[in-house]
Amino acid sequence: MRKNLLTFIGGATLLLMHPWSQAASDLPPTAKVEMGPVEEVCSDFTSPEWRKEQVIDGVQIQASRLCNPDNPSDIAAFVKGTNGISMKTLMETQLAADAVTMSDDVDGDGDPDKIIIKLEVAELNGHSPDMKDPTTTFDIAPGIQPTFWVFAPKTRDMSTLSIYEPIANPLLRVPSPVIRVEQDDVVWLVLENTHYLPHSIHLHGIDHPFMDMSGAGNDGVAQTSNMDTMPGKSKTYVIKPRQPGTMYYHCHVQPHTHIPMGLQGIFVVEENRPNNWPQTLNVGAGQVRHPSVAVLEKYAREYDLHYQSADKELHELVARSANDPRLIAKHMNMEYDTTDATDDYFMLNGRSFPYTLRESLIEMKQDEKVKLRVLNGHTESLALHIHGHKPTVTHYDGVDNGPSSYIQRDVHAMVPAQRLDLELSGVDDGLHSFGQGIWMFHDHVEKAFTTNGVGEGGDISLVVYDGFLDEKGIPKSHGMSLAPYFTKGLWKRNYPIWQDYDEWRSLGLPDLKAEYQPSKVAVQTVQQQWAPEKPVAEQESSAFGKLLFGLILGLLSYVLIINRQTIYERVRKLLNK
Ligand SMILES: [Cu+2]
Repeated sequence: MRKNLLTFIGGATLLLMHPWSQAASDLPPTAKVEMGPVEEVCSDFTSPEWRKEQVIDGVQIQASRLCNPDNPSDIAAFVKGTNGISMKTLMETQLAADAVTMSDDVDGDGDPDKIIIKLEVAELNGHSPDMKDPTTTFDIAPGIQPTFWVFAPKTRDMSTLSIYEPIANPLLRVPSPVIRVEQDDVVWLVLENTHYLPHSIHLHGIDHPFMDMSGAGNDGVAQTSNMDTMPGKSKTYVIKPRQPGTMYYHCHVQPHTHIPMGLQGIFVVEENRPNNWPQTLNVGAGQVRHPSVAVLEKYAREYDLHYQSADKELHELVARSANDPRLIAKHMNMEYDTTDATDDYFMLNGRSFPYTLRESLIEMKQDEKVKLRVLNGHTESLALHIHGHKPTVTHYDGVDNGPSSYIQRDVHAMVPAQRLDLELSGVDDGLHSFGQGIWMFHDHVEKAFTTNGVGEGGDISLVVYDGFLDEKGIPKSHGMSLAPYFTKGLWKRNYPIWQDYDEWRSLGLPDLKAEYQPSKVAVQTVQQQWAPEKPVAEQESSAFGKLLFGLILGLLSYVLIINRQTIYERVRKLLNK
């Protein structure tokens, strides 16, 4: 009995020795993952003069305190028309002389009523077989360059900043520009197809006749209205919208790929007022720096918020097609399956966090009211949430259904293609606003605040109250450093976001390659005494090895049992000899 007890205790001690020794030994040290080059939150992208309130060629332009405000000369051209500004102002833009032309005050109320807008189609982050890197680049976040197609104002000169910089000139960008006209204007929207594939414009929600006066189709749908506009050709859509509201326009050629590729934009019809000069295009699609008369009757400022998403696989097809339109068409129309697609990138006005901090913030002041025109250009639903506020929806898809339809809430659901007009109020009563500060706003579909699954990214932006912005338009944040977000490494999943939260780097990555001396030597000595001589790898055979061994053992036993009579006979004969 005593012998059995000793065996039992000895056996149990041996069994537990391995976990004991592991638990008592030190963990490996934390690796120091280098962040890599960090971009400035705001370097000197633009002249500080661009941020100021100013008047150019008689056009009143509101201040925009952000890091990267729109060029005020562009705004003057969009308000007065490229035919209504000085040559000096036109030369400060990259617009073609006929990009936006205005004439004919038909109703005699002091503003032009015939507007001709020329749009081209541009490719951003496109590829050439002769070059390794994309050309005419537009980064949605550090180092992230999906290929886009956009409608763009008709421009002159180069598509890039210079021959040395492949960065797109500021008029060529995502999203396609917001178009803004006045109710009852006669608008000619001219699509000059400068792209290598057929396209069209469908005027979604905008009052437009099915055919124009010449009998040509006007709905942008090849199957029912008018033939697609082929490369090098142009097509004029003629409208005279009778109802105001926030609408939508997009290409209707292979819309399941062309809309997500970026051929979509907000289209606003402003209420008719005397001496009303809407800002015909809003490139950058953030603050409207020259709001219409009707908007200024109720609001201090106005913002266009265009939400968009992108499936990485779709937006990489151009890069895989050797710049051959036949291969691009083959990959998109015959191979890519949008029903299996998943969105990877989420953008507000063409950028993902942290680049949204440079140009897509909403500036607020206490007690002011701001108008937001929101488009869900995603392929799926959107749940817009603004921290610290409960905005009121006043228009659904551009229609004012009367005060009984106005709903105040903190999450506004939007299905694809839907538009909401929101009234954001800075009245600090715990309902409209919780008070001044830096308040995040984002799509509350969780994946939308990631960039290819890495957070926090996606379409996050901020409502920033006066006093919380520095002189370069950067929010005075109080929490973590923003530096990791401005590196390429974070978005390539190379940098552990919590690594530098404390000086011990307690939430960084364990350095498994590091040589280190465990401090608890006594336990290690015990382990060495009891450890078997063979290395660990040899003593622990694999599951497959055990299975094989069991099988062989079983087979051997089986053979022995079924042949037991023969074996018995042979052994008996041997013994008898
Ligand atoms: Cu198209």
